[in-house]
Amino acid sequence: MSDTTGTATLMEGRGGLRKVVLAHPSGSGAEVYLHGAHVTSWTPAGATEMLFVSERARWGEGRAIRGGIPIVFPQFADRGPLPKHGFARTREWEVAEMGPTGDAVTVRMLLRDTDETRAIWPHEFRAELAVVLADTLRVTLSVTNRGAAPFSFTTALHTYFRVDDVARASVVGLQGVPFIDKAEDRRRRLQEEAELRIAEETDRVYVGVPGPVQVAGAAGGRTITVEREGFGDVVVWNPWSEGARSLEDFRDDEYRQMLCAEAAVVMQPVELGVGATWRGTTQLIIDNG
Ligand code: TA6
Repeated sequence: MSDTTGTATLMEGRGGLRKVVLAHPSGSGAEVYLHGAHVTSWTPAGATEMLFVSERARWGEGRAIRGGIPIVFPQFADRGPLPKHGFARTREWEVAEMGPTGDAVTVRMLLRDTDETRAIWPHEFRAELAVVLADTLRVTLSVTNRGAAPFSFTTALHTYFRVDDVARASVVGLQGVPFIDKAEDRRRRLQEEAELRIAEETDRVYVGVPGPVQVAGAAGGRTITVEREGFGDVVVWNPWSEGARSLEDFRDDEYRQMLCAEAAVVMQPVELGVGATWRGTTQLIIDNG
């Protein structure tokens, strides 16, 4: 069966960082850096690259790669005292396992607490990211409390989709869902339209999204369905022109080529008892073309 289930190869990537390249016999591929357990590429069979990574992304220790799927943990954005979006995206993860699994090809990466993480977040934990590539891309984050007291966290898989032109892209599946508008003084509103179109800076946390969302107008005119388990919220972000100019690792006009639709837990932090494990999954599914 192994010759039909693909390969996982550890190799040097950009900036001298190590990455695992997944290749599935269907023709799909993905890349995951150990730095941040960061998925930087997903090319479904017969399709183009579906994840956006900035031409100005920095590939080095201590900072997050701009694009792909940064892991937000244990703090979403600036909702607490930690560095923005926590520390998981700027740490080196270790490969626990890689290779064919059933009819997919998988890499599992681990992050554990260190003196450095405990100095800013005093908890013992074990985080695992499993990236499972077949016809779809399935990404599961698991967090286990290995300490002697409960802790809480917020989290997201901050997925940057590549779009042909953000002005012609939309997010579907949010109608009737309340959202916090970070671009407008954190006002709470209700999504009225069936399609969320992007025509200005957009930074919204949709709270308790009942089903999957679709990103229409993704690269090559495709539609991606974003399924979620465990991640109750969905964050939609595009910095638009002014915001883009304030990001040093992002070209001024690249806001046209990306749209973040993130599986997230923001408004109601995960409370994790001693010895307990939380699991959240997102599955990206491409239309039939
Ligand atoms: O998820 C949306 C967000 O929190 C935005 O407010 C925006 O700042 C974005 O994340 C990117 O954050 P970063 O720290 O990667 O520049």
